[in-house]
Order: sequence, then structure tokens, then C-alpha cells
Amino acid sequence: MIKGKISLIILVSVILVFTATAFAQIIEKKPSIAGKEYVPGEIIVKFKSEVSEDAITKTNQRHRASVVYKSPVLGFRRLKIPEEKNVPEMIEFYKKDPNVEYAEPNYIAYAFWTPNDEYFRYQWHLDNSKYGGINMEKAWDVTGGPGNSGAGVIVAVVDTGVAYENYGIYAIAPDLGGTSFVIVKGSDLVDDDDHPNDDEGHGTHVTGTIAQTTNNSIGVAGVAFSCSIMPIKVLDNTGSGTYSDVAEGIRWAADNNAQVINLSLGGKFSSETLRLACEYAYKKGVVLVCAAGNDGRNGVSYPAAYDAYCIAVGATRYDETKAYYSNFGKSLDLVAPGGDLRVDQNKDGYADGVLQQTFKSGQPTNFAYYFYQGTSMAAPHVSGVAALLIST
Ligand SMILES: [Ca+2]
Ligand SMILES: [Ca+2]
Ligand SMILES: [Ca+2]
Ligand SMILES: [Ca+2]
Repeated sequence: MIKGKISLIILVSVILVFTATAFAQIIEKKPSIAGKEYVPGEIIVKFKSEVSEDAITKTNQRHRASVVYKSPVLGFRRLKIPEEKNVPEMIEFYKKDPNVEYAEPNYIAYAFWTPNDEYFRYQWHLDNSKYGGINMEKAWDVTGGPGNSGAGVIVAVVDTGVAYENYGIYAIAPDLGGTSFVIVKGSDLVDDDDHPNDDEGHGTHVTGTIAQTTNNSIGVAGVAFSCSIMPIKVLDNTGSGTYSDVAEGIRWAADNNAQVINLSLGGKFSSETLRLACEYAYKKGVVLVCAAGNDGRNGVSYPAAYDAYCIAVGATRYDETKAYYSNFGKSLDLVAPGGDLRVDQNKDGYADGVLQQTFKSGQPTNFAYYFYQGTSMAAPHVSGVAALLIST
């Protein structure tokens, strides 16, 4: 199964969603948010810092809204709204209140991607004799080669989780066996536990590009293979998650000494919750690397579009032209290989995707090497290079 088998799966965009209750002890029926732009029945409100808890409670009581979650550091609250009210009208109520800093929907973020399988010589995106790669062999000579490329740097992968351990129904990806991980308590914000295991495959593939175990004679390579990966799970088994969880994931990473945060995810809506989380991490000196989005449009997704805080990464293919699906426009900062599964420009017999080890959604112990395409695959090339720069 592993050796020599290359499978191709193209996942264009993820539509199904569910909402995550961020922390325990909240008894909350999870509404379906499949195909929706934001979580129904709730809003995010941040009160001005000088407003007393008493005044906040009175305001919420007046609107018959109940607090389901309060961010301890970022200060926003997720409010459950009365059943007969809708999200836009509740936001209008709160926006009119002079005590409110901002009020907005809890938008849904989606993973960007697409899949397929094996070996360094098929990783044209890292190095090849002609086009399209990022010349890693020369770079590794500068950074210290095997054992020292990215050493001491923590890169947070805020995503679907990572196949980093043998635990319950989950297993460590064999080609992450020599990769180092930093696990933070509570870093699974979807299932509210301490084990950010991947149940989808996207975060494991992204992690492979940054730090696949390299020079171990099996599988494939990663860019900064001596760095430490901090997996933070904010996307569920359909590749979707709420902006509130993404914001908290960014904040958790920043508070736990991540130096780079890879965000191969996004949504089309701007959000104060998300923007302020990026600002928070940025002000702590964290490098935020974000996928530009796969809509093929002029204009990049959020959080990539926050020019003040984020490096927005678009995708290229083997011939060094823009991949058809990559967003572009004035907020775009860099491009990196994201692949194009419709072509075989390097004539190696396989579609030109980014090759790392992962698993198919729902089969978290069945590892193989897959070619994926997407700005989700381009961003981790940049995160890996950022880790190398920090460590050098
Ligand atoms: Ca978990
Ligand atoms: Ca390897
Ligand atoms: Ca930008
Ligand atoms: Ca090819």
C-alpha cells in the first residue's frame, strides 16, 4: 500500500461544517452550520474594557442573550441569542450600544486544499533540476543540513490536528516518527481535549511540508525538519471550523511561544475576532503565514488579507506560473509551490501536486503519500523557510 502507490483525490472545497463548543461545562446544542456563512443563533460581542461585568450582564439580560463562552485573553464573548431573533438584528442591537467595542457574526472558516502519493524525487516543489521548486538542497547546505535545519524554532500548525502520536484510534504517521512536537494542554479546540489528533488528514499533510522526518530513508522530506511542530486543532473532520476557535488557536499558539503560525485556512469574511487574534500574535512577534485561498479570484481570504499582520501566500505550479485556483491581488505577499493536479509538466508520470505523507479522512491509521494541491500546500513552504531564517 505504501510503497509505490500513488492515489489522486481532488477535493475542491469543503462545504460541510459544524460548530465547536470551545470549552467544557457548557451544555449547548450544536446547531448545524452546513453550508452557512456564520454560526446561526449566536454572535460575538466584545465590550469596551472599562465596562463593568454588572453592566454587561444587564445589557445581555435586556437582549435575552446568554454568554456561552468568554475568551479569557482576547475578551470577546460568544452570545446565544433568543430563538425568535436573527443574527443581523442582534448585531444591530449591540452595535448601537455605546459600551460595545464590536459585534459580529461568528463566521465559519474553511480549509483550502486537494489530494494524491511518494519520494523526494517526486517533490519537485522542494527541489528539482529545472523549475518550480524552492531549491531546498542549496538552502539546507546553508542552514546546517540534516539534524540542524530549523532547530529550536516552534511552528504552530493551526489546522485539523496532526498525526503525531499513537493514541486511541489515532496513530503517528511513520514519516513524522523523527519529527519533534510540542503539545500544549487544551490544544484540541474542536473536541475540547489535550490531544490535537488529526481526523481529516489536511493538518498532517501541511505539517509534512514544514517538518516531515527527513533523511530517514523513507517517504519524503520537509523544509525545516529540525523545528518543533505545535499542533493546534481548530478544524473538524470536514476541514471546517469557527472563527472563534481559529482566533483562540492563534492566541494559544502565541501564548505558548510559537514563533511561526501556519494558517492553511480561511474564510471570505473579515472579522474583528480573527483580526484581533492576528494582531495579538503579531504584537508578540509571531510570524503569521496564511494561505491566500483557492477561489482563483482577485482578492485574498481572511486572515491572509490582514496586511498589517499576515504573510499572504498564493500558489504556483511547476512552470512557475500562478496556479489556476490561487487567489491573487494587492494583499498577496508571496507565492510558493501549491501544485496543479491537472497537469504533469515535469513528466514524472504523476500529477504535479505537493507530495507529503498523510491519510484519507476517516482512516487515521492508513498512511500513504499523497499529492495535494492548494494555497494550503503553498503556505507551509513559507512557514518552513521562516523557521529556517529564524534558526539561522
Ligand atoms: Ca482530540
Ligand atoms: Ca522521510
Ligand atoms: Ca499582505
Ligand atoms: Ca508530475
